[in-house]
Amino acid sequence: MPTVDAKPGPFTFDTDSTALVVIDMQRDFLMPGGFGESLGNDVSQLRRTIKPLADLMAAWRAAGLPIIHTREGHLPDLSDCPPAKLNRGAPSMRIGDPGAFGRILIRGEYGHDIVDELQPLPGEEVVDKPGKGAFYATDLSEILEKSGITSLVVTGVTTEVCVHTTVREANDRGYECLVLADCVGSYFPEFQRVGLQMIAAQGGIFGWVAHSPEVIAAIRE
Ligand code: C5J
Repeated sequence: MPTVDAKPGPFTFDTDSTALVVIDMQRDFLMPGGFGESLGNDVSQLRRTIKPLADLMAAWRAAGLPIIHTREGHLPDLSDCPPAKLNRGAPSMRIGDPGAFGRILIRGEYGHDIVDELQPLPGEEVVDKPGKGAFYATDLSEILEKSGITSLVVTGVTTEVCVHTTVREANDRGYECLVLADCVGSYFPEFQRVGLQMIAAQGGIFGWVAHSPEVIAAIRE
């Protein structure tokens, strides 16, 4: 079984029961001129994950292992967006408002979809989620159970929001999670640093942290 050097200690996984989860690598969050940048965020902090993630996905696919993509977003009528979420943020920059790439975080809009470099292949699962966590109000649990998946290699954006929420949800459900530092990103360098520390603290309070080249080497062996 592959083992990678990780914090707080080596992470061993069975390729028959491990999935790569790619969280919310959507144009609205990552594209220059898009929703994320219009809020004053530095999208380069997220975009640096695209290349290592593309390399990891290529190696993961070459090894015949499953990839699950997620997208954060809502139905066009916003019936799945609670007022507590909808009413937050700058007026005119809220979910459902017109943005540079269509209505912000609305399913079916160009900006809601995944960046060109990381597009899912036919047959790969794409989980549309209305919340920050990938388990809330989705069929992710059923997808994992039916495939016998017990370990997750977690990547995507943003580290302290949707990645963290998903890893915490997964940990509570009994999944072992390896988070890849170079394949997760935050608009805020401080949140990136502390967010990763929090995962591996206290003996791996809710997961392990490693880097993608080690995973790529491990699955090629
Ligand atoms: C945020 C996410 N940050 N995918 N979404 O609102 O982390």
